[in-house]
Amino acid sequence: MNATVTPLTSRPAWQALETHARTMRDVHLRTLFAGDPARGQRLTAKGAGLLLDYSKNRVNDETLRLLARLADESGLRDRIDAMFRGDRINITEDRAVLHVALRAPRDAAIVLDGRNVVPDVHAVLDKMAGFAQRIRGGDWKGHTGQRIRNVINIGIGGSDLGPVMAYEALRHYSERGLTFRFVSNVDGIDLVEATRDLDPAETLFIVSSKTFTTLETMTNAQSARDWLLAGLGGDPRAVARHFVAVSTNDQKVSEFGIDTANMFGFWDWVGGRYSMDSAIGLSTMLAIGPDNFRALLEGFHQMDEHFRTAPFERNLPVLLGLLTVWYTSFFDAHTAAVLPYENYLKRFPAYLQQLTMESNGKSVTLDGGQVAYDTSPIYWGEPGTNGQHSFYQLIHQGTRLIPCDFIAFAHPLTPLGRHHDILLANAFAQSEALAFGKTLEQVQAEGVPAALAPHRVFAGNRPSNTILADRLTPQTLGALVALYEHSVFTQGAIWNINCFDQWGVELGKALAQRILPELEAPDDSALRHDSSTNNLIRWYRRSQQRGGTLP
Ligand code: G6Q
Repeated sequence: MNATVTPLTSRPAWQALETHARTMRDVHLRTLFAGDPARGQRLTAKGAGLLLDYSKNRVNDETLRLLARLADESGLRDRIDAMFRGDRINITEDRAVLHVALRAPRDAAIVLDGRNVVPDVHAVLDKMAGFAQRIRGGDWKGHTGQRIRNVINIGIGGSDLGPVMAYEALRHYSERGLTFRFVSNVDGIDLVEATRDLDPAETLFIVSSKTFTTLETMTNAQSARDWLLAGLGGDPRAVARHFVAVSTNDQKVSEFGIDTANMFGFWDWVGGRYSMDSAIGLSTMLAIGPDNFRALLEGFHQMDEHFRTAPFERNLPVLLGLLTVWYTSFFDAHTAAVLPYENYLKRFPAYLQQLTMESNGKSVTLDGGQVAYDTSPIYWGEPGTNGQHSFYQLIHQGTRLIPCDFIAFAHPLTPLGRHHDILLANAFAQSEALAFGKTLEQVQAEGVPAALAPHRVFAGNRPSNTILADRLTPQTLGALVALYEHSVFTQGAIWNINCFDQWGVELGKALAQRILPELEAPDDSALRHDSSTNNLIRWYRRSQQRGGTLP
């Protein structure tokens, strides 16, 4: 793949979009809908069991044509092919990016460095399935012979957010006789709260870490080991029955004391934030069982195939990605809200924050230049209807443009009276209100006093997508996650950035490693930071009655 392409802002489609955007800025969604009675049906697309209604976006056919042209001029097709082919598109780490291989069917072939990686993927899946069956069936016993009833995943970032989100999202399908908890923060309270009411004899820890060197995870794993041994009489042989590892690093796993027979592997071509469908999903498989996990993978795969083969104008991730570029680059939108009308998806926005912002929060192009345009918006969100009673005010009447993704399902997993009708009525009402608003004339016609009328006006013209599916199943969740993964990829291709590295997290990590011994040293004479940081360190040392100069 040739990383050197025409700079984005010099591409003809970009320049045409700049001109076009100036005319679109004054066009109201009311006008667009009035001018095309079929718009609501026409601007929809389907793929992998999802329906995307993108009609409430500030676009017309010309916009969509130009955005598709921009995708062509940006080499999106080649980039998609390069990823699926296993090219080393993560150029700063010289790695292939093959999360799509994690969900490839058993008979597929994806060859990397002369080796078909698909059988390796399925060997790990089979091993996970065997282990899951033993835990779920009570055949795997703890050190004292008791069955496992509690599973604690220890991991952070990509080794935590996906597992947490998937567990919450698929709780309906989970084995309720097992308790699942997730420990990520090095703040000791995370582990303390997760373990305080559990019996170590019935508790399994999954230490999930691609590198098996991450400070937070290793600190938590060590303290978990201490907790376990303290509760089980101190016999170190207990570790083998109560700890398993998910990692790419056999050596570090065995150094920690975990038998590599109880290790589930993955590969350097799986990025952390793209790993919830690898062995990092072991906790998910323990919760929902191997068949449901395979259905999750199937949903991912269906969206992969849709992304790889559907024409751009009907391609859900491409449309979603291009619309994000449209608002970010031509409407100066700084954020994007994700609003699931499905309580099980309450951790989905948090999951997406890492996926989107760690991937596309970049300011250097693939060829090392500075970008001359904004890249990833800030993603945020909460489930509806809760958000409606909180921040939606700003989306409706604030000064900022916030494109929204509404996510909803036809059927609830556990029907309860009229709840689902009320939930969906709210979802549809919000996107309608955002798009069409309420004019001053309408407000006045309602008899609102003149002084109040301006406060009651809704300008409208606030864009949104609505993503619909039949119900939240493992398959749907896989398709939904892959939809956003590939939307992120589409955005990155247009912006000509590397979605797959994360150097931005390195500096803080390195400085923390330097400060830690300074917090714990006998005196503070060696501090060489700026005066603020020195002062903060001294403040802390003083609070701990450690020696040194008082601030
Ligand atoms: C994700 C990032 C990052 C990573 C964590 C945990 O894409 O690389 O969030 O997942 O830092 O890393 P380990 O799995 O190596 O502990």
